[in-house]
Amino acid sequence: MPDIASMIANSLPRGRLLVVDDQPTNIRLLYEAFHQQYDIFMAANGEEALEQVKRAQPDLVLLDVMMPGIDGYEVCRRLKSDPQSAQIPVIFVTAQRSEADEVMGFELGAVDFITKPINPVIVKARVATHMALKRQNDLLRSIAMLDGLTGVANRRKFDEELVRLWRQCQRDNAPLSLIMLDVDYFKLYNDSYGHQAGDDCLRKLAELFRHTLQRPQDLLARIGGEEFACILPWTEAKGALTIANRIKEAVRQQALEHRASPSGQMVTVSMGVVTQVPGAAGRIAALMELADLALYRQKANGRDGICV
Ligand code: GH3
Ligand code: MG
Ligand code: MG
Ligand code: MG
Repeated sequence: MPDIASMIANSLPRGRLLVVDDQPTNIRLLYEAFHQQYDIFMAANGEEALEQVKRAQPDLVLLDVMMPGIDGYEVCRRLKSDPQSAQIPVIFVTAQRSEADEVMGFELGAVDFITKPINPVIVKARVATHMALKRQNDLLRSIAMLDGLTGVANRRKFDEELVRLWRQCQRDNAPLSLIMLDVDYFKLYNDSYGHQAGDDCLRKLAELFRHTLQRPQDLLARIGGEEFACILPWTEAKGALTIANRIKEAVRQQALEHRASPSGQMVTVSMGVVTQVPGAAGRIAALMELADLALYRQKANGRDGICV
């Protein structure tokens, strides 16, 4: 099996470059220099640049300074103050060649400053450096959010996403559901088959849980040793229960042997399901506590099943 880093690296799409300049000749020159290597997006003024960043989510922006309307400095200021775009490196490409201009560019958060007339060799070299850095950064960031054993999201990602989705549901006055899962008698599984087999079992279960979630906004995470959680935003209690039942049925059908388990010598899972419309006074910690409580009630009720 290839490791997670190379799996992600191989699935990376081409780099995305936004070229911003009010002079068509400059745009053409930069397009010629880069179109074979990157997906190119173009903007002829500041307003367009800001729109393109939102729409195209580029990996890097080549930004002219002097433009009618919003100038390049202001575009950079706005990009850096928005968390959605703050991580995108900006390189100024400008005829302003004074030291004060360059200082200004760096103070605004640009990573580089190139003077016109454009020398394609110089622009290419500098873009290549910052493009590679940005993509390595993205790669590391995404690996840092994955569980190394199963490849699903890890606890860090779970915590971040729960905050983000909770806020979105709060804004929409929509329900958010949470399913907490814990594998039953898993210590006995390890004792019976060994730790390696236990790891394989966790991988299989993660894969199975992942397939029961169908909407892209749902998130499955491994939040502890043999504990998983599903965040189901914009989902009523009824929908969450449907998913939990689907998980239960999938585990039953998979029929993984667990000879030491009092639950019919098969691998089973216990689930706690909670749903809340996050009101203004709602707390994520309280939601987690309720889900844990439901899970532990199910453990006490004989495991292998769902408690709401
Ligand atoms: P319960 O039904 O009450 O949940 O019982 P349990 O044995 O599953 O629960 P307990 O919390 O006592 O033990 C969890 C076990 O899960 C302990 C550990 O051996 C195992 N475990 C945790 N993480 C891993 C892992 O990454 N790999 C393997 N193979 N086992 C793990
Ligand atoms: Mg200009
Ligand atoms: Mg546990
Ligand atoms: Mg357990």
